[in-house]
Amino acid sequence: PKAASKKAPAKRQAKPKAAEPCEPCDSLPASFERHLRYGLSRGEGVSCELFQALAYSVKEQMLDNWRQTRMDDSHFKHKQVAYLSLEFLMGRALGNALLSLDLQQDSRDALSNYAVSLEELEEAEHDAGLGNGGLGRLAACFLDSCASMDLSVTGYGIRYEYGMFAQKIVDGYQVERPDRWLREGNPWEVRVPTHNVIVPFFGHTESYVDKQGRRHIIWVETQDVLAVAYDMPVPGYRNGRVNTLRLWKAEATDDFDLAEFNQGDYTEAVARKNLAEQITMVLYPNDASENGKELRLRQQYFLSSASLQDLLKRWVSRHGHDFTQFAAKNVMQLNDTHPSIAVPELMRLLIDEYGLEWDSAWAITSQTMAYTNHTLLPEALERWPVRMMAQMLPRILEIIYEINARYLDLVAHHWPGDASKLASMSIIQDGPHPHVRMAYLAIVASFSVNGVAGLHTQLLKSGLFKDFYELWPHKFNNRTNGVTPRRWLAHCNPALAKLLTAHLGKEWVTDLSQLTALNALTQDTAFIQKWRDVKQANKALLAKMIAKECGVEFDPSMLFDVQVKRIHEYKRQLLNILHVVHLYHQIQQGHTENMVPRCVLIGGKAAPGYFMAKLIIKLASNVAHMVNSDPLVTPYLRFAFLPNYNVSAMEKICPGTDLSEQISTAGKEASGTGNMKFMMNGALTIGTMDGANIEMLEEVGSENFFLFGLNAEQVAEVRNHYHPRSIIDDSPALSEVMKLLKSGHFNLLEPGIFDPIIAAIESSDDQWMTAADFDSYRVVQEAVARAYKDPQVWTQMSIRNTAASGRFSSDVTIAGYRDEIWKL
Ligand code: B1N
Repeated sequence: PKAASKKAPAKRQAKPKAAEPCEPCDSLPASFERHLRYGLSRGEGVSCELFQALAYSVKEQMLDNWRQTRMDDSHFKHKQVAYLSLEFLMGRALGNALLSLDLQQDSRDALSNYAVSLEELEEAEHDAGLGNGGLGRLAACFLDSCASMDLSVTGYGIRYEYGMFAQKIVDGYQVERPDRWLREGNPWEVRVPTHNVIVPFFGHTESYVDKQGRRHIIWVETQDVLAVAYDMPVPGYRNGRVNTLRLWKAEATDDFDLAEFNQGDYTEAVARKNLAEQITMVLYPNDASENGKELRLRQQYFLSSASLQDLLKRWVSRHGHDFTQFAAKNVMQLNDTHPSIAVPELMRLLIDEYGLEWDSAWAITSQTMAYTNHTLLPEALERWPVRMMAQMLPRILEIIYEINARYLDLVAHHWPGDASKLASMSIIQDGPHPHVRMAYLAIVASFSVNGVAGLHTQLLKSGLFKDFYELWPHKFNNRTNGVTPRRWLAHCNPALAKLLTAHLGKEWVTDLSQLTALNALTQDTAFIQKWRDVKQANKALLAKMIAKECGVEFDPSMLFDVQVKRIHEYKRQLLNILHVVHLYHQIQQGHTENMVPRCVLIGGKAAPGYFMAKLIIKLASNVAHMVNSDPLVTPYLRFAFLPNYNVSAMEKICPGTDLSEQISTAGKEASGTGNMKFMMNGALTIGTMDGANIEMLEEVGSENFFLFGLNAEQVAEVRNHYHPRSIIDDSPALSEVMKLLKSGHFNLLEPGIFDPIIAAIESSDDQWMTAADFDSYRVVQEAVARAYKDPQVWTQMSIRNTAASGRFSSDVTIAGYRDEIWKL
């Protein structure tokens, strides 16, 4: 890097000064017309173009505030946060931006001359699906809360060309289709080539001694990749702040293949630049499981290095090489271990590029890094082969070894003479194929380690990270997840939002605790009726979508029972399907006396290589087919599998849901966030004592929550002597269900395809202990049905759930991060 000067570089002088705004920009309708006529290729007025024109003009309305926010923050007057994440599941931006900027009416005015509604235009926007599920969506909710709470937080991520795959269902099976979300262009992004940085890979290290006798390491003969910044605006809710989500795209540098150029292979060399550009080509579609592919490590380093270089460049342009205040002014929040390679990378940059000594570099690193853990599942814990790192990131591996050596001194001191501790706690997992344990690296370097719900943090401290908790109890803290009430109530449920505002005023949008005032209205019959009307209207809208996407008629007078989330054995969609089979069987046997008609919806994507998850989708599809094609059954039961579940789908699903299924094996779901979206929108929950369910129950009271199943402690205990076959034998209902499954009733033309599922349920190794909770689940589902029979009682419970959801606003979560971790 060039020597830093404290003076602003000359090119900055062209920028308008913050204090004197330039010409005010056009009104939204005028700007819209301009974009439509002169800004787009044809101006033919098709809805895709109209959307683009509106999006460009909305972005234009943000530009002054965006610039102002950036300039304010560039002084580092206040401490700043970089939120590093491989995933940002943003979904659509238009509706959210209009809400935040209060531009809904202006947009309707702009569209008044066109035969298209604002709602239709919103539908024309492609989801930004740059994430798998909860972890990525949490990052997106956090960005909204940070901007709305006027915090200087920058999201750093990857601009994947292909986001989360689109899911098709063909003959009941999941088929993945590529998600080229950028095909029509992305009106929100701004390419910022002035912020390019170069990320090195491969090569080797050399050391030399300078004139002062200091030893230096240089990383040479690297293959460099250019990181190009694309910025997306993150508008705060009506507060003038516009934060930035900076997404990096990999491009080839101009001298990417010098050797080949020199041999005269110009065209070949240019064609080969693909290799660099592959890095940001596609999001890995694994949720809560590691994948171990080399390209994934390249993505992780690419993001970490580009983001830290960007941050340090900004720092140096203000403070030169004076890093004394750096830790007081910066925090890096690591969204799981995915960006934890940022730890050695920050050390490398500070030492190799900015000339700091190890100890000062370590002081800075260990005071600025904070790590959030999102899962206890062993299959999701990232470990990278030492061999792979030695090749791809030789300098980084050296630094990891050095960090480890110094840290193991501390371990040896704490547990004198205990060699097994050294082995079990080492960042390097030894053996014939040694690995780097990324979680350990993150813990060692971070001043804060947090879990995402009370139980989860407890289990981290008593289980997975027990030794680390003993060594550094002060590092560990809990930050229960939350979801943004702007998108997940104000935007997605306008009818309920209107009712809330009419009765409580509009402050709830930024202070969700105000919803507790609803408790005073639970005896007000007129209010109850209005609440019910809103839910019925939302159910009708949801039914319309399900008819369109699944070809199944959902009747809004029936109970809407919904489970949408990634398909994973621990989430136990299987338990839900077994219950559907049970109801189906009951109906066919004529036991319909007390039955409450219900429509069951399951949706979610399976990781493409996850055999069991894909088979569960096939089972759901086949059971749905049998249920829906029997006219004796459909008056009581309907069942659909919704293809391509994503953020936009959830915006329609959660307002129209009566019953939310949160039925993971206790101890496995770190938190869950879908559970909170449903609760906010007045759904009741049937759930286990897992993740944030526990805190939801605590807030709303057990009378308003359908709890079932073993708790985490019982799960751990029962596992030692788990015999599902005897559980099945002792349960007439489960026996009937298993008999029906085994009979091939749901797969007459495909004999045997569900055998792996049957075997899994009956195996004493079943990690998820589906059979153990079946009867408890079934009995509580009967209680659900009884409660639903009395609309008055059900609606009161629904109101109490929304009333108690205030604690699950991501504003509350972010206030915790701000005060307890970031200390802003
Ligand atoms: O993170 C969410 C939690 O609410 C969920 O309970 C949790 O399952 C989810 C590797 C993950 N944990 N781990 C992942 C995602 C992608 C990947 O490649 C792991 N996702 C979660 C938010 O805290």
